[in-house]
Amino acid sequence: MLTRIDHIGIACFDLDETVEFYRATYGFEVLHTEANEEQGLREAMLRINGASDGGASYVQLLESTRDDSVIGKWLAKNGEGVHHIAFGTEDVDGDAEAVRGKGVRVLYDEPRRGSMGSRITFLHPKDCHGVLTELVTAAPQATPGH
Ligand code: V0V
Ligand code: CO
Repeated sequence: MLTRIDHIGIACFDLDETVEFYRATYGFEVLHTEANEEQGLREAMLRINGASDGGASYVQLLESTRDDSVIGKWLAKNGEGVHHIAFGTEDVDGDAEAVRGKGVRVLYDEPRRGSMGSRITFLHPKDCHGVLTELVTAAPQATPGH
């Protein structure tokens, strides 16, 4: 069951500059940064709030580290902006299968590694009314309050 908005993924040209904008404008601080070699990106997670189910909501800022990455190609075509939304679930495997059974294309056969040790998969934007949609199960130790 999808229980919350885990994050909104925003593609940017310069991660450090964009992090500074979010800090200076809203006071959001970086909880975590990492490079994801498989996805060809560097990212910063800004934690916006905790949630009663033990999860949290983030803004995920994404910078491309190679021209042929998903984010690199998207930035070249669209410029900066909202790239995807991610719904949180305790069972990404089960929810991905359920969605697949409804005829929506799930992009990965098995969930892959996401931010902070999470497990993630994506639904094709053309099957989701133009929204690239991610499903994410947080790593147990990444859950705030645990
Ligand atoms: C492409 N399209 C989009 C879109 N990207 N529509 C809405 N939102 C997006 N982000 C549309 C595009 O306008 C085209 O429509 C059509 O889909 C095909 O696009 P394309 O430019 O040819 O791109 P593709 O097909 O090469 O790639 C699109 C897909 C790709 C969705 C397959 O973005 C993908 O594999 N995404 C999953 C991985 C990912 O997003 N990684 C980065 C975040 P028209 O022009 O034909 O009408 S990684 C992450 O979030 C992590 C690690 C985390 O959260 O922990
Ligand atoms: Co994401």
